Amino acid sequence: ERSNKRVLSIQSHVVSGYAGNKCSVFPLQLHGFEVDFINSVQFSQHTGHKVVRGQRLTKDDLDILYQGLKENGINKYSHILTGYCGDPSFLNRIAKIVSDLKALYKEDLLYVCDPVLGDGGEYYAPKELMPIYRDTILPLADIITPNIFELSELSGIQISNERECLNAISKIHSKCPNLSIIVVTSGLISTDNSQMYCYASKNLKNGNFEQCRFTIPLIRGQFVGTGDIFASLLIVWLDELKGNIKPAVNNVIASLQALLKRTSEAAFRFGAEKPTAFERELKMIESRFDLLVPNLEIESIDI
Ligand code: PLP
Ligand code: PXL
Repeated sequence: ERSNKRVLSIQSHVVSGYAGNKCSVFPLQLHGFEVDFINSVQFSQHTGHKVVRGQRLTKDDLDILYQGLKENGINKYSHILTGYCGDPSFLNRIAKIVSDLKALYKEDLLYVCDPVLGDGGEYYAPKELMPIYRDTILPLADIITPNIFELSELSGIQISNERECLNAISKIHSKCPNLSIIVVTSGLISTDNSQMYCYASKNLKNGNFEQCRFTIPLIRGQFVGTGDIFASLLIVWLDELKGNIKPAVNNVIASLQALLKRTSEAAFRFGAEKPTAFERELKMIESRFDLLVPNLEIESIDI
């Protein structure tokens, strides 16, 4: 466990509801982390709603904020966290800041990257981001949390089963020797559509890898922001449990399951077949105790 628990989180801000920093900052704070957050955009709500209004931070705005932190000597972080990014030149600027911090603080600093590209076979971020993540960002990262679509794009391997998923993970480990943990957060579904699989892989840096599979019950509904909570709770539990991936990922999934169950029950409460985007917003605050104390054993197996 690190004595300096201070995260620099560069993600979206939404005024209403939950996505990006609105999902990541609160769980980290609940667990005693200081969070310095830079809002890459400020939107009225996430993009799953009817209209979206707001502002974007430019890459030069990002640089100015970072320079201010650096000039005051207050850029010492235990972790950097990045998620959805809509612009290739902004992502390149993030890479430059991460490189600068890595050069200063070496292994005292962990870079946790959710390489957001899309889901279910489709891009919702610009395609030009993919080679930047693959060639520039992943080699800088310590921990990544792709879904199966992102893993497939980044590895160049088609994935429709566990063997192909593990091959793709191996390929990324061998291309990025400094990347220690890959967590595939979602994407492979059981044949009866009732369960989802999550994979965690740790490079033990002695030629061996620790890998496990988690089996997660699916929860009814489409929710935005679960990946952002996943990444922030992964920081919490990997720190608390000294990099022990199995109990750490168990705790992350346990909290998320409780939050999604509460959210889903509320969304479908009146028997609505299709709850609105607002009705599907995560019940973040009501789930504060679940985010703090995970209380569920997730089925998992070493592979
Ligand atoms: N949905 C459920 C039910 C989960 O348990 C998890 C993670 O464990 C996710 C979604 C995360 O998915 P994503 O990273 O695609 O948001
Ligand atoms: O949760 C990812 C995310 C981040 N930022 C914005 C979003 C979303 C998902 O929809 O709309 C603005």
